[in-house]
Amino acid sequence: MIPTVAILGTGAAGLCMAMMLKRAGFESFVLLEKSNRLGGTWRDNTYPGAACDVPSHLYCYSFEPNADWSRKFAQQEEILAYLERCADKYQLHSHIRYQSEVVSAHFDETDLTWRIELSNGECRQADVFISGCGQLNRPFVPDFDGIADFDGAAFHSARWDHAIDLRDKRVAVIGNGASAIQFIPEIAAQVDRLTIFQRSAHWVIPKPDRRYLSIERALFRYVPLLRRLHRYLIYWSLEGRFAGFFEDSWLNRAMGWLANRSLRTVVDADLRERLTPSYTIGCKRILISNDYYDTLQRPNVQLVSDPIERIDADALLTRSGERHEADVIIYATGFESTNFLGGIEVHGRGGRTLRQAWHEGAEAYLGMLVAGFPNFFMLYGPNTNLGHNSIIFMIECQARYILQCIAALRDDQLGPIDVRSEVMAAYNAEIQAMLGDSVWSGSCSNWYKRDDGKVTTNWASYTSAYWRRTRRLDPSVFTH
Ligand code: N01
Repeated sequence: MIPTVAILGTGAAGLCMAMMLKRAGFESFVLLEKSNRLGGTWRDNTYPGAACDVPSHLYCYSFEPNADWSRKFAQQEEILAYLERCADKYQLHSHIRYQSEVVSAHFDETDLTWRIELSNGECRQADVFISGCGQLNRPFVPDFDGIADFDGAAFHSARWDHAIDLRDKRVAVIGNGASAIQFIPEIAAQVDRLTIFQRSAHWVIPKPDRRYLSIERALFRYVPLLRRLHRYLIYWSLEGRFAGFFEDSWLNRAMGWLANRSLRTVVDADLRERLTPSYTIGCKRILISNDYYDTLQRPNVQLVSDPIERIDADALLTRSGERHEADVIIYATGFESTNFLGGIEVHGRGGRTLRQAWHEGAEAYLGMLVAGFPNFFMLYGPNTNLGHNSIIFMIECQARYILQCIAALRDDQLGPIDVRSEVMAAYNAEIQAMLGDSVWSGSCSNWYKRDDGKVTTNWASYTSAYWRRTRRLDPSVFTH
């Protein structure tokens, strides 16, 4: 029997899965997309300066290289255009169901299929259900006291309101993570006053960005071996950085030295001190920028490190009693990263939900399979995020693994694919032990871990180790 497949989302992960299915000759799949356009995070994040902090030649599918990347770190429009080209080339449009928001999914133990309910009341059935919604698609806005009293415009960085003209406005930005440091330098010159509310400092290193010369692009196009070599060198130089995510490693000290050198460009001693993180580099995502510190030294920019107490009609009030008036608030406060699948209720065997299975934090076998949820897979699921390399590489490993599962179902080599609970438990105990030694488990707050300190988002090792583990199916890990 040819299994039918439903993929949730048309971001980089869902599209990768769909392209791999096509390449393997499967046609019986749909992509359920809540919006009216594909692209996932690269469709949603349209803030000024949005760009990738992973080099372009590695932030693309290995089987769909792009010789034409305009710069070392591509910007949002270029990445979105690349994803759209991929969808065109693989004729995915006829498989995509737009305006199809998944609200719940139930595994039917009688006919061994998934029933997937959409917000428009429709119900779809599929043998295999694959989530491609990833970790960073649900914007998080803290529940500040008085937040609803604010009279001005307010929006999240991942839902940028382009109708709001920021020129000559007093703009407050809350947060200073990867998104904020990309758009702050872009808007600082237009606004009247920019007030940045920093809860904790982040380490920032230089961004080795530049445009590719036309000769380089021509060489990448006409000498594919050169392009492959370029990608290979990027991959291994990033891969080597994993060793830097352990305290006291020489690489961690080297990264700290590099970040401190950037920090020394801040002239004002008080500002420099407030920008100096109090934790080991790597614990929060390392930020890359060549203009963030310069921007903070502009006369119309102020960094506030006093915690926000509350918000009123036209100002943000900090704990020391200061009032910072604002016409616009931009929440650059990140995502609900550890709340995998967000509000989607997934019911497995016996009606048990993922929420129940994950009461002590999300976990999965290889980040893809959860015991008791047969033929359900996740792309960019628990413990598959990276601090050092390209997530596209991980997604490809996962799509390849899932494709093998689907082929095994088609060939009747396996029944409904369900990982054994003891295998999943042993796997998670192993990776949690490995993560315990990493900087992410350190004293900083980061989006990699839950409030109880359990790191549920990040992979615990080199990506090459993940590739080895996912390269081939091991049928002994499944129930029979
Ligand atoms: O979000 P973040 P982001 N009161 O969670 C602050 C990816 N990404 O959207 O540091 C006050 O990093 C919070 O403060 P603190 C990338 O993986 C990729 O910037 O927790 N402040 C922090 O400063 C990245 O890591 C690209 O103390 C509060 C900020 O809000 C991930 O997305 C580009 C607060 C949140 O920072 C998320 O980045 C952009 C509160 N109650 C993003 N709550 C690429 O290039 C939170 N904050 C691929």
